[in-house]
Amino acid sequence: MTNAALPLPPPVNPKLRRMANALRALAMDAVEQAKSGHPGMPMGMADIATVLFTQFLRFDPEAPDWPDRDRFVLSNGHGSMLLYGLLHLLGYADMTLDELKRFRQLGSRTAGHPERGLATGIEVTTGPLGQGIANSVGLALAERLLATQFGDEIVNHHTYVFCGDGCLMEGISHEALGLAGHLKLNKLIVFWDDNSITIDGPTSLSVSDDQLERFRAHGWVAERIDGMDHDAIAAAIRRAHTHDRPSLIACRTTIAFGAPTKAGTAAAHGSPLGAEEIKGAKERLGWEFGPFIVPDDIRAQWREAGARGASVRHAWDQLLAGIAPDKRAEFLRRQKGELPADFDGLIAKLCDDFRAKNAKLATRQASGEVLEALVPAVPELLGGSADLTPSNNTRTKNDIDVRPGDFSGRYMRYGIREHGMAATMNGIAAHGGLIPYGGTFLTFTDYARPSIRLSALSELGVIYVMTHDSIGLGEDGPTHQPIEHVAALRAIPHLMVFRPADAVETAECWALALKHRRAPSILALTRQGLPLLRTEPHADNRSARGAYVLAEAVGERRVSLLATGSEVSIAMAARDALAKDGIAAAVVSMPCWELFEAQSADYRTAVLGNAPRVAVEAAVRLGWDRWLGERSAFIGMSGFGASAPVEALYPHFGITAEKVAEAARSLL
Ligand SMILES: Cc1ncc(C[n+]2csc(CCOP(=O)(O)OP(=O)(O)O)c2C)c(N)n1
Repeated sequence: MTNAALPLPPPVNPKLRRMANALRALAMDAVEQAKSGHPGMPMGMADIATVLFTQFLRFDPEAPDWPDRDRFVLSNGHGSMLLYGLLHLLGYADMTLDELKRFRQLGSRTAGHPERGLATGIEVTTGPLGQGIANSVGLALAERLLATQFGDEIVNHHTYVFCGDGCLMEGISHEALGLAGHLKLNKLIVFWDDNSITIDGPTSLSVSDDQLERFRAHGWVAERIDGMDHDAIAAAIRRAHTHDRPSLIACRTTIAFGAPTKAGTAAAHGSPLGAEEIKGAKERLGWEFGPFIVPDDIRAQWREAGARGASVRHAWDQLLAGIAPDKRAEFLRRQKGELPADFDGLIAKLCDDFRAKNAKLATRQASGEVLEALVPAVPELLGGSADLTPSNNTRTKNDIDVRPGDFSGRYMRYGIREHGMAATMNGIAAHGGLIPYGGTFLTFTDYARPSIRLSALSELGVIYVMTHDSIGLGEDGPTHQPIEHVAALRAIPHLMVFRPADAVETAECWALALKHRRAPSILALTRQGLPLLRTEPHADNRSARGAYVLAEAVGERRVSLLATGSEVSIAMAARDALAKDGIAAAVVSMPCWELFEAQSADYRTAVLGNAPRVAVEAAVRLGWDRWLGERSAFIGMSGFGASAPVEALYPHFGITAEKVAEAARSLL
């Protein structure tokens, strides 16, 4: 199966091989010390990384967030030690040797997989295979968009990606490659670790794809090289720089290169090599140093490579200083993630306008109207939708589409690629300078969920415009009617799930989504029209506290009616019905549970009250018990929906004002 124990072929470039061997040794040592991790991939891709980082990648460890740095994505994130080793050797101050020694330990920067935010130099969180490659489409797209908006002299960098067989087998890679090829993202360069090994064994167990032909079919340029040949790697990168399309460089490698018995085998994928094997590997690689020791000369060579970017960055600083002051201020504002100065006034005006019109409006329509005002005023917004644009009202009337090779537009046609859209938006948000929002039907958050989860884990302020949010969508039926989705999304930590009740709340929730730059938001919006409930002007954004008393009981509160979104108007009707019986009910609108959770206990108690509670939401009960006391009831769904006009569905499933009032009475 392997001839790995034979003497290693002589390196093409002995200096680069020794530098690469430092990465190999650190990966072996750290995984061994942690008794956990993946030494195989770092050992296989070390030479490629060495050529890329020492000769091509544009970065400066002294300024890790320099906006015009090249972006590097380790999509095969299980090989995290490769990235940690690189950051350490190149001189990123926070990636100390101690951090490498604490690989995979509690509180270390060197977590099991690269996590954005734990250490500088980590652009995106990877580990779930395929995500990184899709993030990189967003990074490369953001670069082209910003270059078009601010000029090539200020924005002009590449996005480089390492990926493995696993990333290319994942379905999301299909969406990502198709989108990148379609858009002609020519500054996106992917290195595939073509080692023919996964956890189960040889890739021949499960895949026969011709990857090069596959990439070409997606509109990429693809070539195969020897991933151990430094000259071939450098030449391939140079060629990739000249293409008018994204590039795949398939690199033939050997997993755990150098290991005497485990190289080329699945045994080296995800377990420590063991002391004997490490000893043998170090001997064969000519690495005569103990654990975590990197000799001064090799360390100095890496530092020199790390210092290459400083002068380039200083030159860029001069360029930035030379552009028109207002353009520079705008560039910097957007890099900092600050909203335009008049943002609050804009939202207040939108709310006033909605009140003045007092129209029955679906919240998806209200969202469309909000965007008509926001998109011109907030130039960092990048809209889009996974098809369905006319349904989810994400495109404003003056929006221009982003087109292949033409990045002057601000609206993305993501195609029917929900997962790819979400991961691309994560990349756009991670890049900085743009705020992505994208739409589909709420039920298809299931198709995007792995990336939504990563938006939350990585603290990326992506905005998901998810319409058709309940049985209220009607005739499309149970396949399209979200039932458990809101609960499932609320279960994701650090994700704000907004379900606005009317047009004013929709504007407020948009404002909150935009203001929380370090948390993603879901806007769950209706297909069906809803009456305006927030008819009274209010100085504050009432949705900001997550829940509030929309209509207080007249007299002592005997029951609290809790609701979100389209069911708030049902609760209001129930309140009227109860009033006729002399029962004083309050209606609590709860557009965002996560924000309500963050309020003081006193505020929450004041809002929820001590009277019996009835909750109404056209979805499963899961989660509602958090807000319901002992004397309480829930009106909602307990199974899948059905295909029928909306007017028939609410009565059919018993989600009506009468049922809410009935439940309230039964508690008294
Ligand atoms: C979505 C997802 N599924 C499964 C895994 C678990 N996993 C981690 S690495 C791996 C095998 C990857 O094989 P390959 O990309 O060839 O990496 P190599 O063995 O060459 O390092 C798997 C299945 C994962 N990280 N993400």
